[in-house]
Amino acid sequence: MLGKFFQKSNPENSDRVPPGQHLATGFPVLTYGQAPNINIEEWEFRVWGLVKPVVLSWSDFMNLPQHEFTADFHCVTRWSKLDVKWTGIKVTDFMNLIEVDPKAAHIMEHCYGGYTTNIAMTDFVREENFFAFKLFGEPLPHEHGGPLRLVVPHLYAWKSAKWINGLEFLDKEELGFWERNGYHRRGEPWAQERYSF
Ligand SMILES: Nc1nc2c(c(=O)[nH]1)N[C@H]1C(S)=C(S)[C@@H](COP(=O)(O)O)O[C@H]1N2
Ligand SMILES: [Mo]
Repeated sequence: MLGKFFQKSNPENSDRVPPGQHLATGFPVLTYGQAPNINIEEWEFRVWGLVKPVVLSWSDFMNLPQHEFTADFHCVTRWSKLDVKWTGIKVTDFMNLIEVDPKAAHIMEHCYGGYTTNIAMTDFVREENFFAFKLFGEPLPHEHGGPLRLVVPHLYAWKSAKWINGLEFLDKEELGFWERNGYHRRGEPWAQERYSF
């Protein structure tokens, strides 16, 4: 109740900015280490683990239905950007290309450059999640994960793997790069699931 009277700035957006976050100007780039260089002709995407293993090509992705998405983006380092416009492919459509073993309950996302992040199946297979190849109508800039990145709007953005090139299906949860270094296993911004300690 009291909070209502002490609300600061941006009342029209305050219900969309999770606690402890502020709105960024522009679209910051956050990459650990160096951005990998990927040649689109050689680009490929693998699935392995508890799934029928396959290697998918760029055209396998591009032949899936394409959609426009508008999503808010929340980085655990406390900036958020509202209404980011993307073009991409729904995770639910991508799932029709592969045969996942029903025992799979977790996923490790793998990327060119070696970045990893873990996600539960239930958080991955959501209607609003997508693989993006355009940002604000332009080809996804390299520094933002081009040619292709994952976007998982309901979790902190470290789960939205840039330069993604594979998914490893697992029965048990394993930890990705930031998660092994103290970040939360799940990372839900409204619950401020920032760190694991
Ligand atoms: N491959 C890869 N993906 C990544 C990262 C990274 O360092 N490498 N950083 C993550 C983090 S912490 C954030 S906040 C977002 C940032 O995306 P942006 O650079 O497009 O803003 O990408 C996520 N995906
Ligand atoms: Mo981040």
